[in-house]
Order: sequence, then C-alpha cells, then structure tokens
Amino acid sequence: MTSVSAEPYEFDLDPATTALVVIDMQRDFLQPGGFGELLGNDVSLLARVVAPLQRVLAAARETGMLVIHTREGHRPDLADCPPAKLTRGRAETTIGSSGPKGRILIRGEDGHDIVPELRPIPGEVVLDKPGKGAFYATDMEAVLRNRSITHLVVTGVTTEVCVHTTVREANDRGFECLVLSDCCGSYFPEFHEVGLRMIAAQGGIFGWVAASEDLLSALIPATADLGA
Ligand code: C5J
Repeated sequence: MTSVSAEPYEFDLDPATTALVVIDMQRDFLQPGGFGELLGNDVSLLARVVAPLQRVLAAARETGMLVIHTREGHRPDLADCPPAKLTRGRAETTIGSSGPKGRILIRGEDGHDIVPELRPIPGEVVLDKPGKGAFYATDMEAVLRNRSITHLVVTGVTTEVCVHTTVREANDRGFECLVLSDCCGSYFPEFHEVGLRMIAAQGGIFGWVAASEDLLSALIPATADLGA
C-alpha cells in the first residue's frame, strides 16, 4: 500500500488494484488540424499534459498497474452517434466530416488515434467509447471488476468534459478516483481549475486531486525527481 499526498487528504493505493486511466489523448483533441482546433480552440493548452503523463505512464508500467487508454469516437456509418451530438453547435464541421486528419472522431482515422508520445503498448487496454464517460456503452466496468481494480488514477482531456464525466461515473460505481492535476487539461483554464476543485470539495465528493510528482514520489521514490 502506498500513500499519495493529495486533496482533500492522502490517497492510499495498491498498484495491484489500481488502474491508470488515460482519457482521450487523441490527435483530434491535441494536435493542430484536429477536431479541437477546428472548433476554434487553442490546442497548445492541452499539449502541456503530454510530458507529465509520459512520466506517469512509465511509472505505471514499471509498477505493473493496469493501463487503460480511452478514445472518443464513432463507427464510420455513425450508427452509434446520437443525432443530438451531431447537430449540437450548429457547426458545419462536425463528427464524421472530413478534415486534415481524416474523418473527425471516426474509428480508424488518423485523428481518432492516440498521440504517438503516449502510444499504448501490447497488454494495455484500448477502450473505444461513443460518449463522454468511459463507462457509458463500453465494457469498462467489466474490465475493471475482472481485474479486481478498486482505485483509478485518472488523467487526460478534457478536464471538465470526459475526465469529469468518467470520474462521476466511476464514483457512483464505488471506485476511488485520484485525478492528476497536471496530467489533465482543458481548452478553458478556468474550467480546468474549477473542475479539479469540484472533485476534491466537500471532503472529496467525487475523489481526490494531486500533482503527478506526488504520485511518482509515492510509487517510485528513487525516480521522483526525474521530471523536475
Ligand atoms: C470533448 C473530451 N471535449 N474528450 N471530449 O468533447 O473531453
């Protein structure tokens, strides 16, 4: 058992029963020419998440934690995409439209894939989800229960959308969630800040929040300074 310094108080975890969840670190959200930028967002705000997340991913692999990467996206025929999701925003460019990275948020397209810096390795779970939360219309819960996972370290983008939705879903299912503040990001810095505060408020109403350094120093004390 390892204790991580966190808000609102320390988060105790055992790597054997903890999964690292990496939410939607896809080209479509992070890279120029992807969906996020086509919607008018500054994608450089998300790029800063990559380096600390690489260090956490390396530590999770070293300690033998289960690693789950999620990707938001849809079937090429859009049969699993609610019409409301397609038409929301009244934008000309939407899910399924052709863009510089292929069809937006469509499985198998370049933009739908995970950024190369965080590419999954064999043995890691890659979970395709049609919604914001990782539990909705997926086998996420079965994957976790079958591995006796009780604790989640949650990272990825965006803080207030897919990260928040997943943490809320996990919390209602009884999983203990630690969100890493510098390993999550938003196109809206104020939403990121408030989103994190909402998780740890009221004695940890949805879970805990810590910086990645606090997790790393608890997991692998000898390598904690590598990222500084
Ligand atoms: C969004 C996500 N923002 N991964 N998706 O639409 O947060």
